[in-house]
Amino acid sequence: MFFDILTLFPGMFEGAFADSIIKRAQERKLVTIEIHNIRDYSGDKRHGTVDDYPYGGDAGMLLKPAPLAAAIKAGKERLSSLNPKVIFLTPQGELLRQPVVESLLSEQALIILCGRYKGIDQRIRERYIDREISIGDYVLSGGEVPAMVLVDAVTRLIPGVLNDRESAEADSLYNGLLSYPQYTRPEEFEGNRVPEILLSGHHVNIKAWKEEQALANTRARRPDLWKEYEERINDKIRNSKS
Ligand code: 9WO
Repeated sequence: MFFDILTLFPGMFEGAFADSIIKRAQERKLVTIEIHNIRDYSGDKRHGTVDDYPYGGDAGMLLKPAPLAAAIKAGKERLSSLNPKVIFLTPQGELLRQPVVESLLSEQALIILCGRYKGIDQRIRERYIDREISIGDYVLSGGEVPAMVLVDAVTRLIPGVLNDRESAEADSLYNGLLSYPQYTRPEEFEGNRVPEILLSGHHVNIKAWKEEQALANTRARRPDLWKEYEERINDKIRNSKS
């Protein structure tokens, strides 16, 4: 998978992909990440102006359409054989959940536009953006951190990126439930013991305990996920009866 990231702050990405799983994925050529500075497309080499005042007299500044269009067109040319999709990270987008991440996995290349200031000219959204995505309902300073989140979430799902152990560890989240409580050594820490069942060696009982804990955790803390889980289970029962 190819990711082209268009940003006014390329420096923010320096550490983000330089370690651990994403570093390894790049080394193995399973992902290629390029960071491009929108300012390089300002067409105004002197000042590199990329922002301007909004029509209608609002406070703040907007990203001008011409540099964005030029940056996106350059990305499309770099990735021309890969039918790239253009993504804009904004609180107004579709909420990023695991099924959205999975849907992006079928793309060969993504051009990810990071906004700044008060946003971007609407004509860019209408003419150039394929998909608008939000990572959650809060205001940030720009789309850079959400872009890192998106690249991380998608990269982990690319076949060959996780090793067997990491894949096994990731599996539990895929059923849409929260995790069960987890413990490592020592058996007793500050007077608190690891639940006896985990020390018992009864693998069948342990599996049942983990499932029970995951269900109880989800029901107590995330009623929204619990409701979806119940609906999936009921669908399964209904399908097995027809
Ligand atoms: C700034 C602002 C200032 C005064 C009045 C209204 C305003 N809206 C914004 C605004 O939405 N700024 C955005 C900053 C413009 C696009 C990039 N920025 C951004 C992206 N903030 N938060 C996100 C984001 C992206 C994806 N998921 C969650 C948040």
